[in-house]
Amino acid sequence: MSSLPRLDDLIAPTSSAELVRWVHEVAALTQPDRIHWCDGSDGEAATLTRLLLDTGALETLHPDYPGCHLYRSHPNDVARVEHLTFVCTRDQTDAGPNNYWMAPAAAHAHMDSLFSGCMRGRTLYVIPYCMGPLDSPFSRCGVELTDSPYVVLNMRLMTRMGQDALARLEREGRFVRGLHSTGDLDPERRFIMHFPEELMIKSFGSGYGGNALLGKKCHALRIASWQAREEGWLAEHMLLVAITNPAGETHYVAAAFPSACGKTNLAMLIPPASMPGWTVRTIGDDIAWLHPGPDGRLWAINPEAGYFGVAPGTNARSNRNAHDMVRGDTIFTNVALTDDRKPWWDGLEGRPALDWRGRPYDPANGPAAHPNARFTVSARSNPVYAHEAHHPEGVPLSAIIFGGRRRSLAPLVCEASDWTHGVLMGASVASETTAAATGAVGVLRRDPMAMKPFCGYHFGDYWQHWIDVGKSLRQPPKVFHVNWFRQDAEGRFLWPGFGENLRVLAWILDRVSGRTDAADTPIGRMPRVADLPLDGLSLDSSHLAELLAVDTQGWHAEYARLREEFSLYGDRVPVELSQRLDSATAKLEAQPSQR
Ligand code: GTP
Ligand code: SPV
Ligand code: MN
Repeated sequence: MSSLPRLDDLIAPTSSAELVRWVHEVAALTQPDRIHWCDGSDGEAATLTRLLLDTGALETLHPDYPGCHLYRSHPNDVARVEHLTFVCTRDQTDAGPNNYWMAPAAAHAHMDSLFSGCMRGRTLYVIPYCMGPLDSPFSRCGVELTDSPYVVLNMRLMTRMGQDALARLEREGRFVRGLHSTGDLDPERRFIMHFPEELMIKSFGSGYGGNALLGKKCHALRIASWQAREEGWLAEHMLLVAITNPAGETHYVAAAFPSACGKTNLAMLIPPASMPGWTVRTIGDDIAWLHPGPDGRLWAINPEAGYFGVAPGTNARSNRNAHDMVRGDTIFTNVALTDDRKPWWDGLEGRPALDWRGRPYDPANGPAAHPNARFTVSARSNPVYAHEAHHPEGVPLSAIIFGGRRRSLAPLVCEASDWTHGVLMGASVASETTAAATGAVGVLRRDPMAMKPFCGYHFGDYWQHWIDVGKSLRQPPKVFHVNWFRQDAEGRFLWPGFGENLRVLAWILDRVSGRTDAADTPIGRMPRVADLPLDGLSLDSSHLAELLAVDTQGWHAEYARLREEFSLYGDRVPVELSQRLDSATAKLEAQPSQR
């Protein structure tokens, strides 16, 4: 069998000499049997699906789930691997203490040795994609080279991929290069390397979402955040949502919560029955690119075109939109199955028969669906997908919300006094770890702007960039912090969450419009109980008091920890940010101690 690509594979359907050169270079290194240039057509998807069904990598589901398939990943390959993810800048300090770093030459040499000959017997797929609307000046093209047909099918659902993206790329010339191979899935030979100065990504040894779908976290956050800093914009781990009140006023809001902390759910929120006349529509559920506009406002686009969402917890009560969305044309990864082959996870009715590894379900083996089981689905399947998601100029933001998963301390909602205070609030985000990344779950860690795993450069420089972007805005969005995850002593959530979160969003929009007052507290502005629209919600008044309390001592300790963490970033921490932390601490000290 020849190890050289077939001649007709070498005839590339593109006018980009640079792309052809790179594909040939990669083919020479990885030695695929075939090269397939993806056009993004339905026929291509059908062929790849058939291929994966034939090899048993995909499985069909109950006929109530047309066009849906189950994929079981390797049991050691179920989440992002932060300890194997590197930012390889020429100067180590540019990557910052927030990233693992390797010198570019050493990283290339190491990765190229892993890639050498790794595609023998396999097909190399060339996936041209565009992050963002095809006609938006803010969109960016990339090409992922992969040996995984599962990656191709996912990229097709999640990005604008194929012919049209290639045409844009040919016009522009510049694109991000992502090379991926699932390799042998040996965790010892698994690395996700970023070379921001070369606009390049090399990922080996994992087939899992964030490690393998290179348009998403690798390109649209780590590489894009680097480019954004150079060019004066922001690439953020944020949902984007359009909220319309009963008076018909629409506001656009972006929110950054860490992985598996509620972005998809907020982006698809269903208003509670007691809030008639409100509508919420999704622009994006995970990533937003933010640009200062000529009008002095901050404008946002969603670079993605689909969702890679957390399955567990998704049900008709928590989020009917998401529940309905995944009834067709969806790839389910690592969910359990009922005995009639319906996908199953915690929170759904019915009973699991097979667990996520395909074994007969036995509670002794842990949860039936993997806690990080995911669905991949096109945004077109979302019943509340907003038409604004296609607007090339994006949408102007009224508010930015930060949040984390914190069982204690952080109140339900708090407003920053101005942009710089908002940057401090963002930098102070902390959250209990989730199954979205490997490692312990439920451990509180600092996750500034929900970008700890995704910022492609030094956090000190990143905070400075946030401050600078704010200075370029004449009408900056108001900044808030929320926490849906406060718990009582028994571990029960104090706040009902999901649709009821609209009550907090309504207060936020009242603040944006100047329709309501707020109480000044040492940590920021907070609603008085009477100002929160709580009609129709039965909430224990002691719970509400707890959710809106400011634990002065607790915040004192929190600010002391934050100061220590800032010191890790040395003199790259903006002076203005340190000063804000000092003045926040002074405000607490002036306050009579509570608790
Ligand atoms: P990534 O895709 O990892 O970036 O996550 P995400 O931020 O989009 O999280 P997602 O909305 O998928 O939610 C993650 C988990 O949190 C799911 O199990 C949800 O059911 C649960 N969740 C979401 N919103 C709420 C809420 O308001 N309250 C509570 N208690 N749980 C929530
Ligand atoms: C996250 O972990 O924040 C996700 C899923 O959105 S992944 O694409 O794997 O990064
Ligand atoms: Mn995410």
